[in-house]
Parts: sequence; structure tokens; C-alpha cells
Amino acid sequence: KNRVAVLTGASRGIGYAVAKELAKTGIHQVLVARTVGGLEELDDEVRALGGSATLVPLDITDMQALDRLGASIHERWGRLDALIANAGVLGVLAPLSQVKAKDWEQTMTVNLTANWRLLRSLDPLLRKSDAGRAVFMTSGAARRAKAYWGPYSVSKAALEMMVRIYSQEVAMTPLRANLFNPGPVRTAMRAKAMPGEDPQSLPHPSELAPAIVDMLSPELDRNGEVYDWPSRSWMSPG
Ligand code: NJP
Repeated sequence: KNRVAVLTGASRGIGYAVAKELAKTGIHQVLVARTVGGLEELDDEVRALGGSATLVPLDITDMQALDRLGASIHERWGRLDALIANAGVLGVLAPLSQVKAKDWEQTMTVNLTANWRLLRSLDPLLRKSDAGRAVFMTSGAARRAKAYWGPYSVSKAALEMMVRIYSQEVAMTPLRANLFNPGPVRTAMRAKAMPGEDPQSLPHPSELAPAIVDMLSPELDRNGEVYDWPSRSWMSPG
């Protein structure tokens, strides 16, 4: 039976490149993002590469929609083998003393709470897979304190702790949960964070996508760890 993966934040950037890489593996992809145009364009590219996808346009802050996702995947395919939780926002860069409550909450909701809700929704299926794999997108900002990066850094630091705890909770099952740290990558998010930077000096998302797909391998023996792409090595968070 065909394997199935959920990929969030697929409409552009790193997620878009991961979907194209995944297309070559034959795994069926459930592609999540808000921007329908981006998902449709990606769908064409995935097909051209011999893959297949189901598009699920949703706002990841819609918690009920995330709750329903697990049930609908169960109904339609009866299995789930991989989760790539890639959707994220930079949020506002500002001193903590000046961050607006709604901006703080939006960043926490997208980068942290939505990923917990997704994990909770998909966990029963992921555990049942003979080689379930969950990959969550983190950032160097999770471990390096930097002025004005408060909401983003705090959300990613908490995400890392969530994944470490989850990895312990599933340790007795075939499921493995890890984090991926991309480092600076040529995407819209990075351009927003570093407006003066020359994008051409940064790696293209397609350069790191194979490393993310490798983390779905049934042979993977890591759990609760971070694959750090800039150093091409595994490290323990925390
Ligand atoms: O970001 P970007 P990247 N509901 O902005 C989706 C981390 N990272 O590819 O909804 C649903 O190009 C959005 O879709 P849409 C970073 O923290 C990056 O650079 O259509 N989806 C889009 O597909 C993040 O976790 C760098 O707008 C939502 C995607 O997320 C991951 O890598 C460095 C959504 C964002 O695409 C991908 O980032 C680093 C919502 N409410 C970590 N909000 C870097 N680029 O340098 C957003 O250390 N999305």
C-alpha cells in the first residue's frame, strides 16, 4: 500500500522544495497551506515529477481544521507514515517590551500551538505506521538569544522541547520525531528578517530538501534530535 505524508507550509519556500523532492519517492503527499495558487502550482510540479498529492488549503491556526485532518486521512487512506511540520512565521521583530499581544499570540499559535494540535491529531496514525517519521522545522534562534527576536525564538525553543518530550513518549513505537535546522535559506521569510542581505548569497531551498527527505528513511535511528543543515550533522537540542 502507498505511503502517505503530511507536509505543512507547502505553498512556497522550504516546504515547496521538500514537496518536489518527496514527489520522486512515490509517497502520496497531503499538502497544507493557505495560498491555493501556490498549492496548485506545486501540484502540477509534483505530478510532472511522477508524484501525487492531495491539496488541503487551510489556516493552521484553525485548530478544529487540524483536529479533523487526522480523521479525514484515516477515512481516506487509513494510514499516515510521515509528518513534515514546516509551516512557520517570523512574526514581528521588536523588543519584548513593545510586542503587541496579538503579534505574540499569532507567532505562538502558528509556530507552537498549531504544531502540537497537528501532532495530537495525527499521532494515532503515525504510531501505527511500521516506520512513522515526524520532522519539525526549527531554527538556530531557538538556542541563540538575540535581541528583537523574542516571539520567534521563544516559539521555536518551546517547539524543540515539545518534540523532545514527544520523542520520549513514542520511543517504544516505531515512530521517530526529530527537528531540522535549515540555517539561513533563500525564502520570503529570510528576506523579511534580513532585508539588506543578498538572497543570492544564501542556499536555495532545493539544496536542503534532500536532507529533510532523508529524515523520513525507515533506516533512520535518531529520535528527539536536531539535524543541523549548515554543519551537516546531528546534534542534541537543549
Ligand atoms: O518560510 P516562508 P520558509 N496557515 O515564509 C505557511 C523555518 N526556518 O520556507 O499559508 C497555514 O517562505 C506558508 O503558507 P501560506 C521557518 O521558521 C526558515 O523560509 O500559503 N500555513 C508557507 O507555505 C519555518 O518554520 C529559515 O502563507 C501557513 C510557509 O508556511 C520553515 O523553516 C531559517 C501559515 C512559510 O513559507 C519554513 O520557512 C530557519 C498559516 N497560518 C528556520 N502561516 C530561513 N528561511 O532562512 C505560514 O532557521 N504558513
